[in-house]
Amino acid sequence: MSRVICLILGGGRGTRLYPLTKSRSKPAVPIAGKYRLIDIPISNCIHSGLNEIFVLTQFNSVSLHRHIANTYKFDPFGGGMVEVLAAQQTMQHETWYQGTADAVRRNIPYFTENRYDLVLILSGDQLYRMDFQDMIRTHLENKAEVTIAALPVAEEEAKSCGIMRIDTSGRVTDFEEKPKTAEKLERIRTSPDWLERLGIQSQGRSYLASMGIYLFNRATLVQMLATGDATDFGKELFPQAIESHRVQSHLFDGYWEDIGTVGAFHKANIDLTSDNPPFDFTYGDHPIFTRPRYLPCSRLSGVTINNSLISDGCVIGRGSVIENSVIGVRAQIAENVTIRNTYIMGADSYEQTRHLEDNARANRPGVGVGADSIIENAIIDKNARIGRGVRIRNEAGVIDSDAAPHYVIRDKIVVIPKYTILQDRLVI
Ligand code: ADQ
Ligand code: ADP
Repeated sequence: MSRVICLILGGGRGTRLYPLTKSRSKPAVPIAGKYRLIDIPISNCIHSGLNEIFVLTQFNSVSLHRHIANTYKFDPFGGGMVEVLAAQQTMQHETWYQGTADAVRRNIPYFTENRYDLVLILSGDQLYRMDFQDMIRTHLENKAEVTIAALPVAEEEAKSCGIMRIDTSGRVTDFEEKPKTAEKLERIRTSPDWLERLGIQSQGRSYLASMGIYLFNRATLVQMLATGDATDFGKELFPQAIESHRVQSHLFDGYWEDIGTVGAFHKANIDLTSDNPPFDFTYGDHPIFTRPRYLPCSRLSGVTINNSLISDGCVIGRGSVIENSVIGVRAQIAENVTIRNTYIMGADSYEQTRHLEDNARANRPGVGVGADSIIENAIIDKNARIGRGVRIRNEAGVIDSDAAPHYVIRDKIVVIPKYTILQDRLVI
């Protein structure tokens, strides 16, 4: 059986998810109330029988280290490890990673050993469930040197992905990173008939997108990175490699979302609250793993809740209405609060009596959401203190703004950073 080492690209600066990435690296961003982004690819690896995993990151890796160390423990007989490789200055390199391929190149010393046959490279900011053994099978059966997971997408989505064309054997014959012009899009299009011949209902999707999931023969990867100067897989390495190497596609047609922007992140979370969520965290015997916390059940009474996820350890006050929202661990929500289309991430700890006394003395709201507040279309990061009668509704319909000190707006979503204090009756 092939030995596989998994590398999860944990993100550069995470600017598209700022301010959620202000104090943590992208893989450590909380998702779905009680998980972190990194739990998705790691759980997929573990369920695929792959348990040797490195997470590559270069910013704020402390909370990521803590989460991984507290969560992924393997028994010493079966083996396995999840390790964070944070960018470091070395004798050879004094700069940050210049791109995804460069990030992998800098870490070659960690997977150069002959005991690994294959290297699986994954993105750290996607929501999907995949058995990577299927992809390994495609790779081996086709004697490929590189295999790229491919998903049919429509034109709008195609512009933000690497797009490929394949031949009848599934071999990649063309690769264009983020084609924007009509000319490039037309050239890289795959006809719906062609997709249907491959067994996929095209449903208006006529592009084959790279999912950012790559499988390499280890020796090929090391040779490509050591001898070439590509800094990015999509922009340089693949367009070059299809000429000189056997690059195969592995077709996938399930749920897959890139959640690298605030808008996509908000939508992916809120979509989980629908009656038939497109992604299920407790799916059969393939659950998404996360850190076990010993939190009590949530306590609520006289609360109206529709299509929402309520995590452990929350208290929600009488008269509150929660709709299409995700409420994270330890969230404290007072009486008569209305929350719609919002992700409240919750809190890292509970305030004790002495903290509440300090709050009263400092005239500071407690951690959580104060009475009579209304929050719509927002993301409230952990440990925020929202006063009484606060209104967060982006009534002016602002699309993007960094103008205010207490919040930013991205894709019309108001994001309240971790630890922010919003005084009573503030209106956003
Ligand atoms: P993008 O997601 O736009 O497109 P990129 O920003 O390079 O590409 O990110 C890929 C992954 O690598 C992300 O998880 C990101 O966080 C991480 N990453 C980026 N820079 C990094 C760095 N310096 N160090 C560590 N990790 C880093 C890519 C492909 C497209 C493909 C889409 C699918 O380039 O071809 O279609 O992914 O989402
Ligand atoms: P959660 O997963 O519940 O969100 P974190 O792992 O982020 O929790 O930890 C919550 C907070 O508790 C952290 O922000 C940190 O302040 C504190 N904390 C947790 N574990 C440790 C630790 N080992 N050392 C120091 N502080 C810790």
